[in-house]
Parts: sequence; structure tokens; C-alpha cells
Amino acid sequence: MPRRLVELPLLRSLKPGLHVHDEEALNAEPSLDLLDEAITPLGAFFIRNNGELPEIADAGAWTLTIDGEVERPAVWSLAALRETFETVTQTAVLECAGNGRSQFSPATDGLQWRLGAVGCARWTGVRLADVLEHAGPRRSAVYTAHHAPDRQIGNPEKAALSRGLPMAKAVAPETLIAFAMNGEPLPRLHGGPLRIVAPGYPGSAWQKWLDRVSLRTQEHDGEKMRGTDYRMPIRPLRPGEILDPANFAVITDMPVKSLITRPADGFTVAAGEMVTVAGFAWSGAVPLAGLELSHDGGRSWRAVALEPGEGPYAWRRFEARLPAGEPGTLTVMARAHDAAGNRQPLEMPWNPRGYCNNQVQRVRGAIIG
Ligand SMILES: Nc1nc2c(c(=O)[nH]1)N[C@H]1C(S)=C(S)[C@@H](COP(=O)(O)O)O[C@H]1N2
Ligand SMILES: [Mo]
Repeated sequence: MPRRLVELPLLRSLKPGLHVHDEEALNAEPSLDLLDEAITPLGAFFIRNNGELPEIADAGAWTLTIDGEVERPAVWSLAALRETFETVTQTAVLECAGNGRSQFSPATDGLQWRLGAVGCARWTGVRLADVLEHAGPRRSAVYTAHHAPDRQIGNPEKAALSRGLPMAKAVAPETLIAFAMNGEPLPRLHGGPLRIVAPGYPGSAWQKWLDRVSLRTQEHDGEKMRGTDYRMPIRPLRPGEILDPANFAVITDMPVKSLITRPADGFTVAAGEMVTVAGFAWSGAVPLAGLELSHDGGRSWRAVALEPGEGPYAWRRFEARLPAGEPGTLTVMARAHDAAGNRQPLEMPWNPRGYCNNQVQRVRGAIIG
């Protein structure tokens, strides 16, 4: 029986509100009203797989190998990892680099995500830095390579995805090898028993089903780390221009962004009433600095306070009540900025693979008389 006949119903029962983009690889995202919580529940968290879910016969027998440019290669059982290293919890946003891709025109290749390929969870595990330190990284090590058993659909010889991190991010205190999500054992759909958590980096860097970390003397060139995969052009490109991969750089820190989770697109409000506008803002490495709202289609903006988040990598809530004027249309927009002065663009410049779209979201409603 094809595996998806088993796995698709599983996904639908665990995550009933998700829109499934791809039934074979199981790629699915929630509607935005399901994201209206500081900690995204497991049942609303998007799923992104580049290949087939791996077969995991006995999660308890899982091992993690550390090798490559290290003095003391090691093989860890789950129990030994947990006993040896300090357990830490990091609240962090996980966002697919392709989130919002469906807004690019002309359309680009890749899953046509709307705006729901993002969530914020509490990730618990051990620091990748501690595990690497134990193995004694050599000076020659500049990049990690992460490996997992999932394979491409129709091509079981090839890994679905094998990405890595520059050493500085690998040994940063926020980077984890996680075994729990929102206080529960990490679900298989989210990479259990072990995954990388790289706060601020795109989802692609958060390797699921992690079974090997290998230190390398050069930037990793595994599956989905070559050509233009998860890379942005270093200068603006026009649609149709010849692409030279030398002009692309690996996506590292994700840009400042916000999401309006309320009201929903197509809302109605009576003239003279107030509309509650709520959602979240987040940023990759540079701290968030503020957020403005507009309810006149971007003609005027007003600053709105951000609530504190659960640490530097969590998203922060905003909520404001805006007046609905005369009958007609009402377009609500949110625009966040970071401490380096980067502000969400009204229009994201096009890029060939449709990545890192942080353009201001427009939620359109009607004021009725
Ligand atoms: N082994 C493996 N890890 C992976 C992937 C994958 O296909 N295989 N996809 C990556 C991508 S592109 C994203 S956006 C996140 C999604 O994590 P989630 O499914 O837990 O939401 O996992 C990442 N880790
Ligand atoms: Mo992704």
C-alpha cells in the first residue's frame, strides 16, 4: 500500500485545520486564524518535507553520529545524549524560506505557500555546541553537514535534504539538537526523535530526523545546498535573467516580518465600530524594534506596542483596536522593523526561487452601513 495512504490520514487527524499542498511529501499549512496564539499548538503547525517521511522502526534505538573534522568521533544514543548534556528550552519561530512564495509575480518554482508556513514553538534539547565541544572540533572545521534518512520521492538513492550551518551558528548557544516540542516528545512529522533547531535561520536549516553531524572544511554541498537552492541573489535580478549561481548566497538570518492573524481576509465590520487587529512580529538575528499598523491601505501608519516575547527568538504579539469609518473597503496592514532599521517592504523584490518574502501583508475587509 502506498505510504501516503497511511500518512495522509495521520496528518489530517493530527492537524485537522491544515491545507494540504502536496499529498505525497505531506506539505501543509494552517489558515491564519489558527496561528493566533503565542505558542503555536502542534495541531496548527505547518509541515514541510522535501522527500518521503523516513521509516523509523524503533525510535528508542536512534543514534546520532558526530564525525568529520573532530578529534573524537562519537555515536550517541538518545539516553546518553540526555544524560551527558544540559537540557535547555528555547522558544523560537520556525519559518520556511518559501513562506509567502505564492505572492511572487511571475510565479516561481516551488511549493506555493500562502502565509502559514510559520509557527512559534518551545523547543527542548541539548546544545549542538556542547555535543560538538565533546567531540573536539578541529581548527579546520568551518561548516556542519547534517544528515537524515529521508529520501527523495521516486529516488530512494538520494537524500531528500542535507544542509548545514556555518560553525559560528552551530556553536551559538541558541542552536539545539531538539527532542521535544511544546513539552511533548518531538513528533515524527516534525523530525522526531531528533532535529536541529537553528533559531533565526530558515526552516531548511532545521534538519529533521538528524542522525549524523559531520564537520567540514568548506561550506556543505549536500542535497538542497547547491545551485540556487535556499539561496538569494546578492544583487536584484529581473525575471528571465540568466542565473549564475556565483551570484547567490546561502540564506542565513531571516528578515524582520509580521503576520496579522485577526481579522481574516474578507472580514466585515459595521460603520463606526472598532476592528481588533492582532498578530505577531519576529526577526532573525537583529532584534525587533517596533511595529506600525495602517487601516487606510498604507496612507497613514501608527506605532503599536509589541508585547514581550518568550526570549529573543520568539514572536511578539500586537493587538490594537482600529476604528471603521464610512461604508466601503478597509485594508489593514502591519509593518515591523528591526533595530538595524530594516523595515518590511510594501513590495518584496522578485527572486528566482521565491524566498524570504517579508512584504507587508494586506488584509481586506468591508465596512457595512
Ligand atoms: N530531514 C529533513 N529535514 C528537513 C526537511 C526535509 O525535507 N528533510 N525540510 C526542511 C524545511 S525546508 C523546513 S521549512 C522545515 C519544516 O519543519 P516542520 O515540518 O517541522 O514544520 O524542516 C526542514 N528540515
Ligand atoms: Mo522550508
